[in-house]
Amino acid sequence: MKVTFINPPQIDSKYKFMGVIAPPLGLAYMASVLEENDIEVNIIDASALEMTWEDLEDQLLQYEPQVVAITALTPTIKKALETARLAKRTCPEALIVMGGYHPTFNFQEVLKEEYVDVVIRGEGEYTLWS
Ligand code: B12
Repeated sequence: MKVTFINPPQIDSKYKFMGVIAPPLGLAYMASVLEENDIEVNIIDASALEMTWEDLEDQLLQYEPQVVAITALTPTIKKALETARLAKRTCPEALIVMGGYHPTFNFQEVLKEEYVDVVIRGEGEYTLWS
């Protein structure tokens, strides 16, 4: 089983403006729990890497994950949903999972999107693994 975690591209966000490129610790925590249980993972921090949609698509085509796990805050939800749509188109067999602050509180709205299969609310480490 291969899982790809994605911090969506945020080309126009304050993330860059603030001058801070902080690794997405939540994604790293979840990846470490899966790795400890022999699940292959990679993390794409598309924001820090200033990736375009084409770059992201290339990475997904190359890695061929069975699960794509996308994080979202309220200010990043639009890009996160675009990421989910791209992931579903690029890897149609993959399960598209969303989590983080925005999907946790607005799960009903997020689940209306046909390209989002699952929302995990709250801390994702053990829910994702089980
Ligand atoms: C530290 C922090 C930052 C750091 C991030 C450091 C880092 N390395 O990740 C910095 C300073 C960079 C930052 C920036 C911003 N932040 Co901030 N930040 C916080 C803070 C204080 C803690 C977040 C944290 O580290 N939590 C611990 C980690 C381990 O948890 P996590 O990343 O959330 O992930 C866990 C769960 O959410 C879940 N999860 C997350 N993603 C996913 C994905 C899947 C698929 C699954 C299954 C689960 C899952 O599982 C993870 C593991 O348990 C919170 C407030 C708070 N006290 O919670 C605000 C907070 C998250 N930030 C917020 C905001 C708005 C921002 C900015 C947009 C600010 C801005 N205007 O630029 C930027 C966005 C940056 C970006 N693109 O991600 C808001 C979000 C509100 C909302 N409704 O979405 C919060 C809640 C503050 C607030 N009260 O307003 N932030």
